[in-house]
Amino acid sequence: ATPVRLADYTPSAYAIDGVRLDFALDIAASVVTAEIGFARREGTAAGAPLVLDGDELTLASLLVDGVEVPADGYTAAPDGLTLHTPPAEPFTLTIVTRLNPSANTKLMGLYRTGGNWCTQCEAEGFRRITYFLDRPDVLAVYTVRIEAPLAEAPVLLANGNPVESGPVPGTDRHFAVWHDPHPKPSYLFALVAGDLGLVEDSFVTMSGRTVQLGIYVEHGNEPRCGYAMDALKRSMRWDETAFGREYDLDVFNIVAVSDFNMGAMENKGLNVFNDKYVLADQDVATDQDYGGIEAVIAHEYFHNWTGNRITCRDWFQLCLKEGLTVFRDQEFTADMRSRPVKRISDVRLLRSHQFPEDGGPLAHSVRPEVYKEISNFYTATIYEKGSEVIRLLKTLIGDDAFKAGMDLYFDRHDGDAATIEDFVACFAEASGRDLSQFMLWYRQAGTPVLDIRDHYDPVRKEYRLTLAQTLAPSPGQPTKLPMVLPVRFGLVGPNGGDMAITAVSGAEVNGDVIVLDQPVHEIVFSGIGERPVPSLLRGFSAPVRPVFNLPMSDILFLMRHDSDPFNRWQSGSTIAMYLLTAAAQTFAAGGTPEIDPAYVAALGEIAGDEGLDPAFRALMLALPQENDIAREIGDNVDPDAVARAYRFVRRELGSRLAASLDAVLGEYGQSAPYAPDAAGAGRRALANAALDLRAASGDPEAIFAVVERFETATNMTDRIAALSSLVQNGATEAPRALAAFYERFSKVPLVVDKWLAVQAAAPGTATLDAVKALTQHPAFSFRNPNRIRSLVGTFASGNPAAFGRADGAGFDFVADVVLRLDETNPQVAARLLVSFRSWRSLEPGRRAKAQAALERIVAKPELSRDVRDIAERSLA
Ligand code: BAL
Ligand code: ZN
Repeated sequence: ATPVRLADYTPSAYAIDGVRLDFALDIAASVVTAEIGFARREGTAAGAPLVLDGDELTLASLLVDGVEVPADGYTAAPDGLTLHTPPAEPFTLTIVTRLNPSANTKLMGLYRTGGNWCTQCEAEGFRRITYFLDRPDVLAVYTVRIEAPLAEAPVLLANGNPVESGPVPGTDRHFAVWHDPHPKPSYLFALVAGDLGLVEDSFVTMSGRTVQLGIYVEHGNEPRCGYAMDALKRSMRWDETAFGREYDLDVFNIVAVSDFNMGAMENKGLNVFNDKYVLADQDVATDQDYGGIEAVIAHEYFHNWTGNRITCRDWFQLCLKEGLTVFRDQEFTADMRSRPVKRISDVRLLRSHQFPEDGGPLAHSVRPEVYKEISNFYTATIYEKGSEVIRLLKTLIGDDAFKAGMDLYFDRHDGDAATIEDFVACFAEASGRDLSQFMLWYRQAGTPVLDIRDHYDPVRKEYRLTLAQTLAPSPGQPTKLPMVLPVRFGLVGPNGGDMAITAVSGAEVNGDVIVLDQPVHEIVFSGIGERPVPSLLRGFSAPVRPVFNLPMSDILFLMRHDSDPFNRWQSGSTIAMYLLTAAAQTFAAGGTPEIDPAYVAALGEIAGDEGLDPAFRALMLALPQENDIAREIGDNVDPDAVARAYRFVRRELGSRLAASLDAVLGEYGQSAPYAPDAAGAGRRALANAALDLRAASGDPEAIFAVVERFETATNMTDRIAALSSLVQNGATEAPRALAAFYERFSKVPLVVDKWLAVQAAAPGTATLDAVKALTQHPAFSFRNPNRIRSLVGTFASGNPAAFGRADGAGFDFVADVVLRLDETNPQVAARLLVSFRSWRSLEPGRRAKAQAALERIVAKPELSRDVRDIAERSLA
């Protein structure tokens, strides 16, 4: 495939001033009639060819201003249509295409799911419906008429407001017309038709307009929509109060479907969701699921302003809408729940998903400059690092200037297809700060390393911090420039409180933020009477990898005393990581590792500290995962040694902390009436973490307690935590519990996903055979993205020792699945293939096996662009 380059951007030769779409829906033979008004843009020569995008399309007819175009007047192929000599004046092109939604297994364009019709158009799905200028900078007003059999599709939905509906006389069909007055790019088009249940509500906006809210689901699922509806109303109110943004249509509809490549999609006025992010009740959904629903409902809703009203000029600017909208949904959750707990959870996600991307062959900048397949850029770098960069900007310029910059952005660019430069210019103007160095965060890939050293001079009463940043080369970027890096900090005195700072030199310091903009800074604090312990990067003020060249006693001190909850957690995590990597290396060398008793004592104190939020205590007890440990080790990784270290440290903690953990269980171990709020979720998280760690010790009584919790649980959070604990800790009761779980929930696909995932994450080399066998299970389907991600995705991305088996069988299995899936759904296949991204950090034997699996994929001639792109970049 030819690479697409940011540097080659040019506006389209023609603009579109209106679109009328008529869908005659049929299961296998739908007909789409598109009437599209085109006008030459300034600078386009009269008669210049009109080149439209297409993908696997079949043209039925083509008319210009109502007159059929002669055969030599155009060229049509499945992947594009060219009108050789369009009229010089504005004209209407009528394009009729025929589609087979049932044969559309890629789940892009118009397809069938759960007996209904549904669309997905981002990024380039609209071109699978009709020939179009399918690019985000071509905005138009759409009117859509849908016609379908009444019995099969009593519900007919599209973007915007409903205009009219009724029967089609003399037939068993009916129709509906929708009009969206807001000009939008084609990727935001949506249509849904089918026999769906409806949950209704309404919302009164800040200016007093009433908006009808609807959530459409498969019949029977209506009782599971309450939390999603509540989250939607809270999101709408929050966007008014936090960002001054009001909703702008008469209706807002959400549809939950069971076959969906993404999590959800922000189509204007008609969000389409993977049902995983809508459906919940305490029997089938965990606290984590509820949190996911709240965040994704909010995320899609917030796109109405950051994405829809202000969209992207081109797909290189994807982070303009995604990074910003993730930032907004993170802030929403922080306001709804606990801010520190949300921050810690987000940083854990960033480290587990984005850092490995940034450090491997698929590294790309937050605003990439070249792509072969845009679907492969819906990544943690665009989303999560994109959000971090905005958070960093806010820290750099301060809350007031950030707010002024956001207001300016909304005022200035409403209705635009904008760029990152447009966005950043608003903050430069609002703050008066030169943000040219800040722009490097959008241009340079990779995670900066921040090396931290200190020195105290008691005679001069001077405390010196040496902070040095480095950024390793990444694909296409051999050399890097220093970044602007805000370090929120405190100097913690012996009493655990922050010292007063009176005089400091060596860098710009704004309140509690040091601004680094050089490779090395020597920062000198004067008038410091005793050696402080530095607490740096509070709240994770920049997405860097800190290297603390500080005594372990300092880190332990921060774990116990830092006033910043994030850095308390960070300190605990730093020590845990040190113990885990040391244990892995000791095991690899044939030795017996040890655990620092001071860390164990501090962890026990925190677990039992009733002054701390239970959710925070649960996070303190959660160790870095095997993939995190491997990433920290960096090269020559032996996944078996890592898994052994992980299990060793958990076993040791489980037995040495028995008294503290039992005390926690005494306080929180009994099921309370369920409510999916942050407080209840925190208590359950703490109890389940304590119980799991106790079980990790191998103590039969603890295992028995887990079995009991599994059997008596009154909610899915506790039940699945217990099931996972039995499987992870190799309990003999695990097979029986798995069977009982399946029997109970076999009719609920989203719960079957949990059952598949628990088994795919099981330790041991036998897991591969179990996963292979599960691909034959009646509950599994290679056509459903959620099933694939739960089983094969969990195996490949969440079970490094099984995926990375020394014999290479795990790699071979995943490669086989990728090749098989590529024939039906290349997007899902490519996403699965990303699990190979850290292959070069493995020890030589496994590295060679992973390479061979990747080479086998690349060698297949007829690969999708999606899979070829990931495979080739992985090997480059
Ligand atoms: N725009 C794709 C789905 C999402 O990020 O909301
Ligand atoms: Zn988004």
